[in-house]
Amino acid sequence: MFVKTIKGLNGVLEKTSTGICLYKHEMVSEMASPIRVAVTGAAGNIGYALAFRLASGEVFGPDQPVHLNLIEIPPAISALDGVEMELDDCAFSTLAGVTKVDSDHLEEGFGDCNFVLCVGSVPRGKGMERGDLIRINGPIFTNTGKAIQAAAAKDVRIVVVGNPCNTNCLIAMNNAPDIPRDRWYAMMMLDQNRAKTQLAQKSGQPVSSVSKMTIWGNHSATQFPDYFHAEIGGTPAPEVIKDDAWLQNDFIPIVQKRGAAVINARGASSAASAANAALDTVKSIISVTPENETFSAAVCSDGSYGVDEGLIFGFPLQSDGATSKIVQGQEHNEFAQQKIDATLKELREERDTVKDLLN
Ligand code: NAX
Repeated sequence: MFVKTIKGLNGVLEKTSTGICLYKHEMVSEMASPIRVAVTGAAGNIGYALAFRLASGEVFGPDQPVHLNLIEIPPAISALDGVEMELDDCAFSTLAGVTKVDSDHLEEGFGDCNFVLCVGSVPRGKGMERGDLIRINGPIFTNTGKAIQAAAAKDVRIVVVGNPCNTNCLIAMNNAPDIPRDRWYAMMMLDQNRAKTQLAQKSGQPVSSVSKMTIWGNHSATQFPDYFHAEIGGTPAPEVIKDDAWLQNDFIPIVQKRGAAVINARGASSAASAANAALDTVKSIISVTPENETFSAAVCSDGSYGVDEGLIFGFPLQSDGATSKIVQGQEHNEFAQQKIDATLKELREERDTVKDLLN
């Protein structure tokens, strides 16, 4: 008698040569144990786009179950009920379960999580200065850091998306001193992807041919998309594009202000592309970076490139599949160094604004 195994959502259907069908429940528990991923702000625009792709197996693979911990402020918990219903309705074979938690119970929300995606934060309102936003969102991230330290899995890695993401990440990291500092990331990938596409479109080459696109510094209008070290088909981008005026005067501001351009066109801020970038960040962290490639995220500076130790700063990174390292040895001309200095100055000012929130 042979046994044919067909994997299903909640079990395994075993069809024998004698025609007997056995249905064994909890197939998922026979697979690898689930990776637990927490998403804060899970009913918001980015969170909604993230949850389904995380559940689908796209990020961690078709044989790796995922358990989602979806976190929202109490008034938005009923919206999360709807997200959970839709997740059910997708019948993803990789979705091991969903736990909904309100933000008053963050330790429960981050319990045993291997990845925490911090998306939830208060958006910038009309007439609000960047400094006001930092002061409003800062306290969310002190609690986030403390709860991650208290409850997350030993191997937890954290990606902060909610703005101002570098400084929010700085606050959370400083409130979780027991978590190694190389576990913390703030998202620069959306800027990287935007920059890659601009270079591809200008050069008429496919976006896949653009590599080593680093966004230095802050995820803000001071960021420096470093076209000098970017390559198109393995050749430095300026040599392919042959238009320094465009690179300096158009490319940089287009990338820096792309978020505002999307808001103007769509009437809402980037959501699908931001969720895509958050997933690209996770994929970059858990994959071995090809030798001739780098990826962008803001990480805790070890003093590289003259950036103050401890600041969360966008650098070129390579991962060995577990830990990311800052790529060393890139040289900057005077123009590039001025741009890096400007974004560094802004991050130092942001750090000063929240110094009472840093332990
Ligand atoms: P939404 O306002 O649609 O969603 C945010 C969600 O967070 C809401 O559902 C809200 O209830 C929830 N929330 C607020 N405070 C919370 C808390 N303390 N705990 C848990 N949840 C909380 O915004 P969305 O468009 O999803 O953007 C989310 C964040 O991403 C914003 O801060 C935004 O500025 C930031 N972005 C960051 C980007 C980056 O590249 N780093 C780019 C895209 C985006 O602008």
